[in-house]
Amino acid sequence: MTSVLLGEGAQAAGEPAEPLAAFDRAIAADERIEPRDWMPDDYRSTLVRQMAQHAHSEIIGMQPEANWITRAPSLRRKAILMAKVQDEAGHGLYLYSAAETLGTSRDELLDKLHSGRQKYSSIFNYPTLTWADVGAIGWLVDGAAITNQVPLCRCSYGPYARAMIRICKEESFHQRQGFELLLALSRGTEAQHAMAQDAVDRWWWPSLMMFGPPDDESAHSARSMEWKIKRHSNDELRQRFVDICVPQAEALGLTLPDPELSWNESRGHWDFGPIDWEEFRQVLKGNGPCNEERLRRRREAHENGAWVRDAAAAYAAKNAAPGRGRVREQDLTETAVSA
Ligand code: FAQ
Repeated sequence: MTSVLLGEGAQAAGEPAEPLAAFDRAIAADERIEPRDWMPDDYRSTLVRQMAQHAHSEIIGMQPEANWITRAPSLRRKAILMAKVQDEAGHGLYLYSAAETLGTSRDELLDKLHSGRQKYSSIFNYPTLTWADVGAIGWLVDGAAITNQVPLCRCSYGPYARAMIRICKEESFHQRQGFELLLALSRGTEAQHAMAQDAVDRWWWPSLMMFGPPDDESAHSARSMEWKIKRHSNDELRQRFVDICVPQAEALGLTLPDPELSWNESRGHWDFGPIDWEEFRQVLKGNGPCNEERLRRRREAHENGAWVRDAAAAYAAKNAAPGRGRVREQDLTETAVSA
């Protein structure tokens, strides 16, 4: 959106009519808003809130799966799982970087996560009790994430939309590995099949909660949809996910733990049973099975990584210092001599 490339002063003056009108026109025309474009304060803070929550979910989401890296049943499964967990760290980095374009530093966001002032997805407060949980996370959690995130590739804010394109490509690979893992277990021994079924029984309902509260209780949906940050409501995406999963569960030879699942011919969708929203509220309040452990381990990881941040900062300062060119020249001479 080049038409509203105004100086920094524009926003400080409130929401002047002309830039606001230009912003509204850009949204209506489905143009992207870019970091230096003028934007309403609420648009900026809504994006920071959602992107921060998303970034935090990616890095906290590493924990339940990392729990199984040392116990993966084969070298192949271990290599796949390590790559997946690394991908999640990468997604966190893309998203923190995208949030930085809105003027919020990664340090500030991490501080808010560590002090409980910002949320991460409810789903990561559940434990991974068996190896089959790694498959259930890939199939259901990554599956729900993709359903939610593919429309975010068309989000009105450019850096978020572009980050989501790459993230979705990787997430769809994650979803397939989860499906393939569960399929192997489902077709394995009786005990392996039972383990896969148990994992699906435990992860199904929390996965439906990932899409957020029902539309009539969703505080931010209407505004976010007007601004084309979100393209669909929480309930629409939840329904889309259920419709995708039912035939996939059948292909897996596993049952979804909902006796009320039934095809509704007139709606053209699967009906499903009531979600336990009280459980969702409790998890959001910090009373889920693993909330405490997840935050404690995140804070520990941050403290243990302090020396890496210090070293990186020292290295950057050294390279930025005058005389950097001379150091390089000297390095080259030494290399040439030793060669
Ligand atoms: N958990 O008004 P709404 C992944 C909060 S990434 C916790 O409907 P909104 C990859 C919400 O923040 C998974 N909190 O909110 C992976 C708000 O609270 P606030 C994360 C939730 O923003 C896979 C309040 O409730 N994905 O899985 C949840 O319009 C495997 C009111 O809700 C994203 O974040 C929840 N489930 O819609 C990684 C995608 N739902 O801020 C590792 C981007 C709602 O007022 C392994 N985010 N809340 O204090 C979104 O699309 C949206 O933020 C929603 C919520 C759909 C999550």
